[in-house]
Amino acid sequence: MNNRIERLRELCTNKGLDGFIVTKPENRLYFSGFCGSSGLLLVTGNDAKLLTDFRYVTQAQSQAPDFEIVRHGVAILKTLGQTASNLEVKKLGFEMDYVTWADYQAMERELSGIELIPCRVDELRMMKDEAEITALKRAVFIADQAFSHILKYIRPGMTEREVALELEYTMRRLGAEKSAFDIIVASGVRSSLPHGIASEKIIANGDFVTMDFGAVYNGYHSDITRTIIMGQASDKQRQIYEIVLQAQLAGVAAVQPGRTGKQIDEVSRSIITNAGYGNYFGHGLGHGVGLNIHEEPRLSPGGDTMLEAAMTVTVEPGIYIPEWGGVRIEDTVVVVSAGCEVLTASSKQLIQVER
Ligand SMILES: [Mn+2]
Repeated sequence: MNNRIERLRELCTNKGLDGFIVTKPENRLYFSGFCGSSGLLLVTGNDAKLLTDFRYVTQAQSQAPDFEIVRHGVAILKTLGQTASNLEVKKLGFEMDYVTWADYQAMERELSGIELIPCRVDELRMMKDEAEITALKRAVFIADQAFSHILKYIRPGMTEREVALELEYTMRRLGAEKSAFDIIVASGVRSSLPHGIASEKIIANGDFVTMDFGAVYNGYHSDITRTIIMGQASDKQRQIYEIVLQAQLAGVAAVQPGRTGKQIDEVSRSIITNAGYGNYFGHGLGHGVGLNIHEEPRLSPGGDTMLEAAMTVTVEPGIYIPEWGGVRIEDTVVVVSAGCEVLTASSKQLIQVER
């Protein structure tokens, strides 16, 4: 039986539960190995069952050898109710961040006599094992390669969407399953939008171009942001870039086990605040990354999770000045005993692309 199931059982024991209903796709994949789009896990002290439908039975049998595969009919929750009542459980945890109100009502109906306890299991995914870090490194490598390629490809006159398409195409050619999220290419004034999804805007000389993208490899997401200059940087562009770079380097240097996300955020944020741009850095410093693009722990003013070795997080400060432009620089790092290992290899020096 795999170690992940044992850790889920331990969580159940600690919370006084007889078992857990896992419904979030990333958690289903994490505990079972099954990557299909539909199904749920019912894990109790002695049993591990994966309920899925006709389309996925064969796939589930091969991907989730530690689970007994139960094929459900029209209503998965009805089958869940029957399965749970055969196991004689009294108290089951469910994923409070994922189950909808409608599903909860259906669960109450189908699992009558069983107490349903709202819980979270995502925290069990914070520390990555060797296989996960290997997959993550591959996802980071693919994104780095795509960035090198785009530096040769991008030129004034292209739209942001053309650049995003080329990034995505390159990552998939290099073995990515898909893009980690809708690619951000935000140029000129649009670079002041922290989440400026690529638009039809034409990239012009003198523009900052912020590119935020990542690859998915074996389910693991990478996340990189680089801001480049199309042509020659102005003095103000250099100055803003340098502040963000110093904040990013300090943030990376601050990542180490035993510190909270809030403490690391503060190290980086104080550099931007002291330079007079604190009001222009309105998001957290970074986030955990793995099977989800955004997961625990958070590096932000509210991040109270203490970092531990083998957690993987991003470090991504930015300055966004409305009507002018903005800069963000982001790496993906792994926490190690002595601090952190930066996985992202792309240069962080200001790159001026002159064509
Ligand atoms: Mn990010």
